[in-house]
Amino acid sequence: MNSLALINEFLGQPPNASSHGYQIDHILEFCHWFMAALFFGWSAFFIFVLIRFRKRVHPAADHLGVRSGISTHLEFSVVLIEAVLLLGFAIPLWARRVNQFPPGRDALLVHVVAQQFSFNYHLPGPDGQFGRRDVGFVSNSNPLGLDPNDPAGKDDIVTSGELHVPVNRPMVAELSSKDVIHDYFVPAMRIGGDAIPGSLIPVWFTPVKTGSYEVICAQLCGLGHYGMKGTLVVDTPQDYQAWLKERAELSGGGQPAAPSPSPGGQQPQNKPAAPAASPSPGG
Ligand SMILES: [Cu+2]
Repeated sequence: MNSLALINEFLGQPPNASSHGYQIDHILEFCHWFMAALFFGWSAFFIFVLIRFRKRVHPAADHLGVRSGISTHLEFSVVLIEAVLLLGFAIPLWARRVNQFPPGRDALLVHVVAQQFSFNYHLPGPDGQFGRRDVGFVSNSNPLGLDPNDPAGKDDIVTSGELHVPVNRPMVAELSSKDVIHDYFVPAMRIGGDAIPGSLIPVWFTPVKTGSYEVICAQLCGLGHYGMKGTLVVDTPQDYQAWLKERAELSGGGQPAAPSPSPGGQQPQNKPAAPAASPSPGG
């Protein structure tokens, strides 16, 4: 797959690290070559016309214009190639991405909750069940509003900024947002999806290479947007288990440190909970 990736690499695309990414790379690569051919083709045609129909040779305008059928054939070919790209490659690939989600028991499900200006992750913990969340419970120590009275949430893991996932296991990230529209974009995994308040938008991928990959917000979401970055670490299964254990210990079994339930919802939902990431007025 690397032998083809000339323009993609030239444009600075990071190497693919997901199982489906090479398909996207092929389409991108083909589109770039096709656009390059169109650009050079039309440029050459333009220069040819400038010289061929210059005023010195053709002092009087010809109102009949082109008589050869070459341009018709060329234009038909361009439309045909575009139709093949769209109907033969782009739409089937997109259909697979949105219709063929990995079965629930095989996949790792993580809730990704975006906020100005960081990504929070909610993992179900050893019981495999996500605890209930409510806006009323949101506080600085409980950024996702985990319900302290829900037993399913006792062992949940909440973390921010860095997420670890095991290699070669499908991962489903369910995207949502606490404030404005963000976009969870992991270029190396060739996935991205908008995180929209009030919506749950799933995206999925299977990481095939261990390593550390950049996560960025791909929607202009406010003054601190430039700093809305994170890290996705793809671990071996052993390392992943070690990380899970470490996170579980750090978050005290997932229980919010100081639960002060205020179900009336007095906590403003869009308050930036991470002061370190807030932009200074000058910047
Ligand atoms: Cu954002």
